[in-house]
Amino acid sequence: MLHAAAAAVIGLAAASASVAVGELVAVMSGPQSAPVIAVGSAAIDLTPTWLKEYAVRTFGTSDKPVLLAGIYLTMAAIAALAGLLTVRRPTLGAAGFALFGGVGIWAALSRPTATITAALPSLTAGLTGAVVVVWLAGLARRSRRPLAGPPDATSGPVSSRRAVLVATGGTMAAAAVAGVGGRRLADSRSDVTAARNAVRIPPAATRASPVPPAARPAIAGLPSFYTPNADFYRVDTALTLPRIDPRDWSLRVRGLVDRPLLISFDELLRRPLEEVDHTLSCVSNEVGGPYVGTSRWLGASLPALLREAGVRSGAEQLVGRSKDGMTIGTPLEAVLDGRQALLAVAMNGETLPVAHGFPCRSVVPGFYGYTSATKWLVDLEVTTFAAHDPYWVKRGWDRTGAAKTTSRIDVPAPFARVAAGDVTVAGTAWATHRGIAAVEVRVDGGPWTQARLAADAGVDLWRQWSYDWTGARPGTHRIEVRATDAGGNVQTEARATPFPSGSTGWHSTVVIVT
Ligand SMILES: Nc1nc2c(c(=O)[nH]1)N[C@H]1C(S)=C(S)[C@@H](COP(=O)(O)O)O[C@H]1N2
Ligand SMILES: [Mo]
Repeated sequence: MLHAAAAAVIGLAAASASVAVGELVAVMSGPQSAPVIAVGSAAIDLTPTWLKEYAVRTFGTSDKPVLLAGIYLTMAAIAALAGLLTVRRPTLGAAGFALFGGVGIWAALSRPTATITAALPSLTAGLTGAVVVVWLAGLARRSRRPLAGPPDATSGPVSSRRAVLVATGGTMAAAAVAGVGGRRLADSRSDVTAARNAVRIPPAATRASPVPPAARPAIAGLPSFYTPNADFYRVDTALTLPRIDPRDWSLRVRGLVDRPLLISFDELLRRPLEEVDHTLSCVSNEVGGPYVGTSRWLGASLPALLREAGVRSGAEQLVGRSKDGMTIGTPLEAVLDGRQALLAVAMNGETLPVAHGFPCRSVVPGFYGYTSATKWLVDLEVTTFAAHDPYWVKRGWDRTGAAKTTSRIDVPAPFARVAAGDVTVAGTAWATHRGIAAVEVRVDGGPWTQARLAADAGVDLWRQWSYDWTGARPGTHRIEVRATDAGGNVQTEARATPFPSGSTGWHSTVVIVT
C-alpha cells in the first residue's frame, strides 16, 4: 500500500504544476485571469454581505491576503485528496483537477470585463494538473509493486522509489520557479510605474483656499489634517490592481446625453484643473473606525464635462465604470448642484497613486466612496435609477450613500493611561458637504459639554476638536462624543451597522486615570 502521505504529496506537486502553468499562461491573458486571482475575485463578488462585513471588521485591509491564503489552503486540501484518489483510481484524481480547471474557467469568465482568452490559464492549469497527477501516481504505483505484491503484467516497467522522489520534487521545484517567474513577468508586463512617473500634471486653474492654521491644532495623537497618500485608507474589490497606461486610457461619456464624448488623458489634462479639499470616507467604517482620510484632490470639473455632453431631462443617476468592471452610481442632481465634483488626476500634489485609481477617479463631496469615488474610471453613463443598479446597490446597500455625520475620539487612545488632573481630549468630526456646527463631549455619562472646534476649513472637510477635561480622578472612565452638523442635526445614539447605509452611534473610549 502506497503511503498516504506520499500520495498526498503527489497531489500537491500536481497542484503546484497546475497553478504555475496557470500563472505562465496568464502572462499573455492578463493577471486577473490567473486561476487563483480569478477564483478570489469571483469569491469577493459572491461573498454575502454579513461575511464581507465580518471580514472587514476582523481583518481590516488585510482581508485580501486572508482570502488568498484561504483559497490556497482549500486548493491544497483538495489536491492532497486528489493525490490519494489517483493512486487508487487515476480517473478520479484527474477528474478532481478537471473540476479545478472548470471552477477557474467559470470564475475567470464571470469577471465583468473578461474576454474568452481569460479561460486559457485555468484550462491549461486543469489539464496540467490532471496529466501530472496521473503521471506521478503511475510512477509511484509501479515503484511499490515489488514490495507490495506480485508483478502486474498489464503495466509498464517497474520504477524505483528514487525516480518517484526525483519526479515529484522536480515537479515542485519547476512549478515554484515557473509560478513565481510567471507572476513576476505578468507584473512587469503590466507595470505602469514609468508611465505614471512620466505624467506631468499641469498647475491648477482654480486653487483651493488655503486651510487656516487654526484648523489644524497641534495636539499629539490627532491625525494630520491632510492624510499622507501612503497612509490613506484603501478599500476596493481589486485582488490585483488595475494598471492602466494613460496613453491607452480614455473616458467615455454616454447614455442620456445629447453629445456622447470620448476624451483622452491628454485632453483631460488640457481642461482647466480645479483643486478640491475633501474628506473621503467609507460606508464600511465602524463607529470610531479608520476608513476616512482628507486629501487635496486635483482634477477636471465633472459637472462641466457633463454639461458639455448635454444631460437630457429625465436623467437621475451617474454611473461610473472602472477598468475592472466596478460600477458606482451617484445621484446626478447632487453632481450638478454646484458642489465641486472632480475627475481627479492628482492627490495631495502627487499623480494619483495606482492603488487610489491612477490615472483618473471621480470625487464627489458629500458621499461615501461606494457611491461617488470610482477608481480606475473609464466610463460615465448618464441614466435613470430604474435602468441600472450599480455593484453595491445590487448587494442591498443604500442607493444614495450620503456620508453621515460622524465624530471620533483620537486622543487619548483607547485604554491609554493618563495622569490625574487635566486631560486633553481631542478628535475629528465630519459631515461632508454639510459641515460640522458643534461637537460635545461627556465623561462617565455626565452632562454634555461643548468641545472647542478648530477653525472651519470648509463644508467638505473634517473638523478637528478638543476638550479640556479638568479634575480627572484616578480610575477607569468612559469618554463619549457626538457631533451636530450645520443643519442642526445631532448625531444619533442609536447604533447601526455599516450595512446598508453607514454606521451610526456615538464613539466612546475608555481611559485609565492614574
Ligand atoms: N474601481 C473601484 N473603485 C472604487 C471601489 C472599488 O472597489 N473599485 N471602492 C469604492 C469604495 S467602497 C471606497 S470607500 C473608495 C475608497 O477609495 P480609496 O481606496 O482611494 O481610499 O473607493 C471607491 N471606488
Ligand atoms: Mo467604501
